[in-house]
Amino acid sequence: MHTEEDCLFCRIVAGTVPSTKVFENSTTYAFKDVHPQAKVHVLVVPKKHYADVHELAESDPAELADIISVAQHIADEEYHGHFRLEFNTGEDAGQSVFHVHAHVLTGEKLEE
Ligand code: D5M
Repeated sequence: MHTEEDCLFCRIVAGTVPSTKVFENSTTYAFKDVHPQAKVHVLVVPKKHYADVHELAESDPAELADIISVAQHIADEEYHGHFRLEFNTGEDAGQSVFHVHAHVLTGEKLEE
């Protein structure tokens, strides 16, 4: 079981590791990615710990829908509603932090 002490994104949600907040509601937190891959690159996470998007979808599909709504809201603010959403799932797909996070890429026309 992950705890606040051993999960980076739990610590970001708790405020014990600093982040640049973009949006927050009662269940979801969004902050700027430290290594942006687009003009606007935001990570959207559930405040509750789930390892990956599959675990989130099985346990709390409403929260997964909320993450997508937050992504849309950010893109509406930043780039007329157009955005790319990525959930890297598993080490071989590039997942390095095992607290589910949606990469929201927007702010410019993206390469295909
Ligand atoms: O994505 C993990 C992402 O998390 C990666 O794009 C860098 C980002 N990252 C790592 N540490 C931080 C902090 N402290 N603040 C903001 N962003 C961070 P993955 O899909 O797991 O490779």
